[in-house]
Amino acid sequence: MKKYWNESRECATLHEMRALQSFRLSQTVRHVYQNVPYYKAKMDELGVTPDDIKGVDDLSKLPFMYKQDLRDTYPYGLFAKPLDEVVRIHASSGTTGKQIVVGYTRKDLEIWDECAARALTAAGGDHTDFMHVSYGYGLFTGGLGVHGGAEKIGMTVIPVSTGNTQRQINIIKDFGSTLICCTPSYAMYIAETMQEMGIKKEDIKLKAGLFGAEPWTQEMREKLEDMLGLKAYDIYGLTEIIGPGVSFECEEQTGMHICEDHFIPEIIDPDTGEVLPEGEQGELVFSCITKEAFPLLRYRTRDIAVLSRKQCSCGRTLIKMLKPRGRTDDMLIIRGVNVFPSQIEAVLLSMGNSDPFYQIIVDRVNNTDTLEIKVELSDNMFSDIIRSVEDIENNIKSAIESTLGISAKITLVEPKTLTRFEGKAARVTDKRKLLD
Ligand code: DLL
Repeated sequence: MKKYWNESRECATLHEMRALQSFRLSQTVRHVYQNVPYYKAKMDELGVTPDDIKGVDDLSKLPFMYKQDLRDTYPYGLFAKPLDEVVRIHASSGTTGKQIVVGYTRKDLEIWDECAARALTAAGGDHTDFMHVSYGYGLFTGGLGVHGGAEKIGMTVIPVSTGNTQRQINIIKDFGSTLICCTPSYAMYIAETMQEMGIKKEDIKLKAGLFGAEPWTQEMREKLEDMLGLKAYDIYGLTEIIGPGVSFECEEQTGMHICEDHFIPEIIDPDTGEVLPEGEQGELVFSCITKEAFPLLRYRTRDIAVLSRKQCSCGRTLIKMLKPRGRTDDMLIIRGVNVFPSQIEAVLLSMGNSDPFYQIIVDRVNNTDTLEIKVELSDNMFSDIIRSVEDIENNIKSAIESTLGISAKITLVEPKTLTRFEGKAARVTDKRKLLD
């Protein structure tokens, strides 16, 4: 079994990597400057020319790109190649605003397949695997992204897409799927449905799952590994950069290696734009240095992360990003306290007997923010006749208060009453936004 998909890149020395990045960056800046009038205008405004960008150290001279830039140039205004060279379009609607559109040349798709193949190899996959893809296929990058990587490796791909969970489970069992790719929320739903169908983890052959497209916690990882009998790996990406495979976990599971020979990461202070040193938390910014059709430079992802060059036991030298806690725009400010929904999930799951089915409702009543967390009773809790509902609610309430420093109303609801998600979970309702 191959340990690395592309050893010379994944295990390059820092010196080699920086030389490669510098060369590719200066070429890409020239390509974008010459072919994207919108970007040229942005650079001209700052008085920066392609000659000023000789290497990685000059990166911070370039202007930032924001989601708004993609919206302002909708649909093709940022494409750096003629449309007849574009062989694929993907798009993301996001939760708010106009959708954004990205394009890939044939070479861009090869780069994507390469990155996804690295991720699948790092999760222990090879050409003998049966890979069950339950990410959505379509304009969303999840399905086709991991699909391309799996085919490149020569796996047997089962392109199920989302939906019809019982049928998915029968396929996993009957076709002998060994790897699965889907959102962690959908993996949880599959695990729960499997139990309902009376199928045990010993009845299936899954050995690893590549779960991503949304933040998830270490506690959720343990739950999924236990319920599905597999090793759960994180995989990260975003439509604007390439889709799944921008970064991926290895067996050490302490962060995701970024394919930095294709995407240079930076961490910045989201308020000032200042580049922060390695190890500090801030907003993740990516520059694409090999793509042809849609090479965004210094793109502000709004994801909050930390970069680390600490030596990894897997042997890869690719820089790591620690699990993103969420996006700046997902962060809830409740009575002045910053809370990521993933922190609430961590508290709920750390209590041991709850499943990760919950809903967060934020509102403003009499000018004060309120937080309500609906928690679905697990079968464990339901059968715990010794403790009253009130006891359980109080326990959760004090755990949330002591960990996050805010009070919350906890409402327990009956098993299997909260919505299940086949793609990205939508667990937060912020009613204040509707009021604004
Ligand atoms: O979610 C691409 C993807 C598909 C990644 C399948 C992994 C697996 P978008 O729909 O554009 O693309 O959403 C991108 O999702 O900026 C993060 O906020 C979030 N995200 C993606 N992966 C992770 C992850 C795809 N592993 C946005 N952990 C990103 C936390 C993630 N957040």
